[in-house]
Amino acid sequence: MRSVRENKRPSVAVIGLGYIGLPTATVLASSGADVVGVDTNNETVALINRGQVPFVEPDLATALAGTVSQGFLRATTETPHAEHYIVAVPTPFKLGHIPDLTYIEAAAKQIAPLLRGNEVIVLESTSPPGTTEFLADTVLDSRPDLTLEPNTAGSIYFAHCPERVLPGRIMIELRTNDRTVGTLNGDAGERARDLYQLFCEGEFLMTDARTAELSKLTENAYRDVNIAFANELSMIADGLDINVWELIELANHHPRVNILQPGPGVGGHCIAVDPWFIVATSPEASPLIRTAREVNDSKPGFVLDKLIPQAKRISGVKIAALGLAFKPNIDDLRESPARQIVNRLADELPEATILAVEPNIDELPSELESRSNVSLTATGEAIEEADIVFLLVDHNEFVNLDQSILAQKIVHDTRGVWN
Ligand code: SAJ
Repeated sequence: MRSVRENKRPSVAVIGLGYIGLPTATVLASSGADVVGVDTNNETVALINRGQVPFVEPDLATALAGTVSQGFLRATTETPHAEHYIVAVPTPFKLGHIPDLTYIEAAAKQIAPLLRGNEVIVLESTSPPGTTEFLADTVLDSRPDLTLEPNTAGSIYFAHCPERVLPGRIMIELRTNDRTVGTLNGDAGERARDLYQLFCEGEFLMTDARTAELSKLTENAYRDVNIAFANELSMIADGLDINVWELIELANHHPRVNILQPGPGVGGHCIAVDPWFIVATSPEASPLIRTAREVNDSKPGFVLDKLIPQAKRISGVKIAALGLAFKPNIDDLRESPARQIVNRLADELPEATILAVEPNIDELPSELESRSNVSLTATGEAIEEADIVFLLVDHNEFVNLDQSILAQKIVHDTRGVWN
């Protein structure tokens, strides 16, 4: 059997061309693999085949255009046969914060009929413990001729290699971050590592699939709990008329204290979601993780409760809401507290004019677009017109603006950037 390194261009099918799948497909294609990206969205597929990226991520556009034009990456809606499959589909949760594995199940059913034996299937999607096993069971249920028993004609190898890149730095972190690789059977982990070593210079940390699954969830729950601590402090400080950012700066001078930053809530598809997978798996044993989620989820309401009574006292009030993304300098509005806040603001202040500013998008998401009291506005114009400037996201454009334009305004700075 030839290893990936001896093989000139190993073939890889990446299932799911989202924020993780597409950068991974691109970096693999530019590092020596023949990659086919698979997505159910025809528009995404067409765009990628034209060498274009459907979302903003620094350095991705150039790398993608290069690999597509060289013929090392193409996109399709039809899953092809490949030596390696990387499953990078969404793992959302259902009502009651129960993990929804529908997309993983669908990927397994797509791949199963194509398998010939000896393929490696890597689950990248962040998943509750036991999901790699679920993926394998789903494949084997429809292909009883295949087996997890290694080194036979029908052996299929399963591993979990959770992504841990930070949106906004994906193209750097894909290459430099250490990777945890969990083996379900045989030498699946080693074979996954060989593939990922084409592009990843980080250390490879080898374990079993279940530990790898929980380790990824643990990383995001750790961050969520720490942000919850900062958010709880901000609510305590507010009641005591203390500046929370000064408070945190002081405390962080202690050599063993490193408090994160409070904000209007926690967003994105990772930190606001993954801790629930731990809670769903071990509800009795996870009160701290659950409470952290609840504290962070309560923060948008807290921020609105501070602003709305003040806004109601100004007739014909105009509010510049700065930022809709879930974090700075990206266009990703998924699970964004800022977006949620602007929606609720529009509901609760029907007479107000809400000037939504988001420099990274060209049009408002549909639920905001349809509102008569919300319009997408440029930064300078929004601030000039507004009575209240409500900073929700610390985009560079807002952090670096000339603060003299805020002089006559009521300012609500949820990120502490104009402190
Ligand atoms: N946030 C704060 N205060 C802070 C830090 C973050 O309020 O001090 C907020 C952000 O504004 C944002 C949310 O938390 O709304 C999450 O942002 P983030 O930058 O902490 O993380 P993500 O969701 O972009 O990416 C995380 C990363 N995980 C960790 O840092 C442990 C990333 O490495 C993971 O790959 C990613 O989740 C993922 O895909 O799981």
